[in-house]
Amino acid sequence: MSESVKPSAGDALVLVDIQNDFLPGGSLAVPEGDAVIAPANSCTHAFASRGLPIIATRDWHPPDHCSFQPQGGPWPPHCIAGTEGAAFPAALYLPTDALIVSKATMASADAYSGFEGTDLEDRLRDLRVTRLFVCGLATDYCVASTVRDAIAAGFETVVIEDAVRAVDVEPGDGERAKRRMQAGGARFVTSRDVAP
Ligand code: VGL
Ligand code: ZN
Repeated sequence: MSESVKPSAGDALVLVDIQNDFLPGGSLAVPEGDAVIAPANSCTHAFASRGLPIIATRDWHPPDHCSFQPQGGPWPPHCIAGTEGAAFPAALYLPTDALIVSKATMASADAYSGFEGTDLEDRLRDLRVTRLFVCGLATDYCVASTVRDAIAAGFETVVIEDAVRAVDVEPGDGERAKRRMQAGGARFVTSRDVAP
């Protein structure tokens, strides 16, 4: 069950990898990936109107990234830094003062979590953030890893369930990721609980 969780001081919203290549038509399209945009936008408005921090992480790979199939990795080339595929979709609402966190920017290492190899944790501590609301793509990769690291770093972590979608390379991956996040201590709510 979920209940109202009004964003307040100490909260921040994290939009995970909502980028063109992860949307239908993109090179690594997440099924229904575009369905996260509307609920994410309503949450962003709720945070922005209260002056609360909004962070957008992005996959930001070099053209020869190790996760790409031509390099022996598991994924088709995607989110190459500076390309349209790596850009945020035009329909995504991002306030001008949103914090952009780029990850997996070096050819030799992948990073699913927004905390991995970035200054995200320091930025959140500087902002006195104690609770994170997480949404975006994909549930079973970058959302799950970001949530895992957020909890490990001591942040109270809330996942906005209607604003995430899974790749589901194997059927059920998204559901299993959700159960792992819940077992780890993440709370699941809907965007209507956050931005009624
Ligand atoms: C992601 C696969 C490869 C994600 C990133 O953002 O979930 N998935 N790179
Ligand atoms: Zn990637």
